[in-house]
Amino acid sequence: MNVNTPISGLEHAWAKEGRQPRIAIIGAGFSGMGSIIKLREAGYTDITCFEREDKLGGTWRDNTYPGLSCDVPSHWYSYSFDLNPDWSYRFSYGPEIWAYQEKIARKYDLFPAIQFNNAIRKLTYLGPQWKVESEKNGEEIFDFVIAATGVLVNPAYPDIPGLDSFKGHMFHSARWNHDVALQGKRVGIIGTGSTACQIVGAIAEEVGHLDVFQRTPHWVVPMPQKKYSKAWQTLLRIFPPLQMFIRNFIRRRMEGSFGKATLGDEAEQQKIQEACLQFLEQQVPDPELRKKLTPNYKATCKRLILCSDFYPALQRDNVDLVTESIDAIEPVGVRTKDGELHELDVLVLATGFRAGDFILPTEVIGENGLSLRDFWHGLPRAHRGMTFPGFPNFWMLEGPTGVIGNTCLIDISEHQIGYMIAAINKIRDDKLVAIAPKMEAFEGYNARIAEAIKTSTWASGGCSSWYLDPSGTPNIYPWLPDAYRDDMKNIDFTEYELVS
Ligand code: N01
Repeated sequence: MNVNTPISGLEHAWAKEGRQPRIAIIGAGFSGMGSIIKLREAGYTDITCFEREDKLGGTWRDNTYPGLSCDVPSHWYSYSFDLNPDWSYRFSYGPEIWAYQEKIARKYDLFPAIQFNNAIRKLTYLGPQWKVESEKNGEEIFDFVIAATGVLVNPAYPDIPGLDSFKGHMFHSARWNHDVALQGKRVGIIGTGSTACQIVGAIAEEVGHLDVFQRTPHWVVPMPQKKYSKAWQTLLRIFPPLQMFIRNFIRRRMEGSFGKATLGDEAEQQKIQEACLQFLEQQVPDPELRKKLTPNYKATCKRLILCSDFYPALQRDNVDLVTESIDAIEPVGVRTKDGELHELDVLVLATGFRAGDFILPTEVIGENGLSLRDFWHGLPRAHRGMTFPGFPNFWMLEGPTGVIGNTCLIDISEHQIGYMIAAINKIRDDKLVAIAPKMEAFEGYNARIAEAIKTSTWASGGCSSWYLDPSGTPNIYPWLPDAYRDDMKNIDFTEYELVS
């Protein structure tokens, strides 16, 4: 349908017209790809996936830094409907995850549905359809919009005076410049989060000198990495139920330990903190360096880091941990508050992501001309992590409070996709026109979340992290992942406005 087709009131309701709904998906990462597969399985075939880059893969396409790996074990970090017996390592490296995504895309014939290099500019609800404006196609009309735009997508650049004055090579960890050779160079890295720890371990040996600029120490446990044998892979291939058993075992272990530790289980939290302290003691004999690396907040307050080669790298002769705060960036390096100039050829910004953006800065205009930005007013919230009152027929995967800590987000997004399809099926079966959460359901849900999150270590652990919104509240689900899975399995339509 062309946008020039006049749209008025409740005309063009696909379920009443008895046609396929036109579905727009934004983003071809794990969530977007999973949406295409599951929607097709449910019988929905008119799907266009808009991808702003020239490849699929989301975060696994964007992040190509040295040492990139996933801290969720491979047999858990994959689609439940397409397990992979061939994972080479217990914790997959980035390129193997990206190759898995490519393989899935070919197997499920996803490429015809994906438009690459076609960013969405603006979404406007016309009722009951959406006007979707994309870079290449201009304006088009869709019945549903699914934002599968991810969370850790938009790089956060540090607000440090003089950042742009640096004359050497400077790039964000999620925009790694592979044209810059690091051998023998003076390299600086700002940040000591999950990303930085992996990079430091991977590059310390080859660089001439490495300065690691730490603002806050993070809690670290070892990553029990392991290469799988051919015999093991063959066994998994011959006996697929074993893969599901392993997957469930890992899930229970992770959620039972890290999950509970973040949600008020003091004994679990203490166990993890003790393990971190023990690891630090074993790895770093120098008490002064150990002190600099010991956090003064609770373990699991920030995202716990799994990394075995960070501490050894810091103790190399060519590596310095700089804990003096940064004063400014200058053309030749980083000046710290003590007046010292750390001269550098390359500066890596491992400074994280603007996790609170979600789909922004893309403009989303709902009913009565209200924008999602104004609806959020700086504090993004959603109903059940996915929908918004006043924004009918619109879904966001891994939206505000739909990010579940300490588990596999692919699994969470699969559950969200199931929930969304149940709603679309309801529209089809009851010949409805539109669906959106009721304001009182949205407010009640978020009030319960706001209360429950207070006792989590994310809120009460004494740290700052990317989980926090500008009000200092963690924008994250406050109960165990199984509770969310139950929410997603049983959609309660009384929470929704169903327009017929
Ligand atoms: O980002 P982060 P990340 N001056 O926000 C520092 C996932 N992930 O990219 O702690 C100086 O955690 C900041 O300092 P502080 C995972 O979910 C997973 O590392 O705020 N420093 C911090 O040290 C993870 O949680 C994997 O004081 C500044 C760092 O930059 C998420 O991605 C691997 C600064 C940012 O840490 C994000 O991780 C990688 C400034 N102005 C990522 N601004 C695995 O699966 C920021 N910092 C293993």
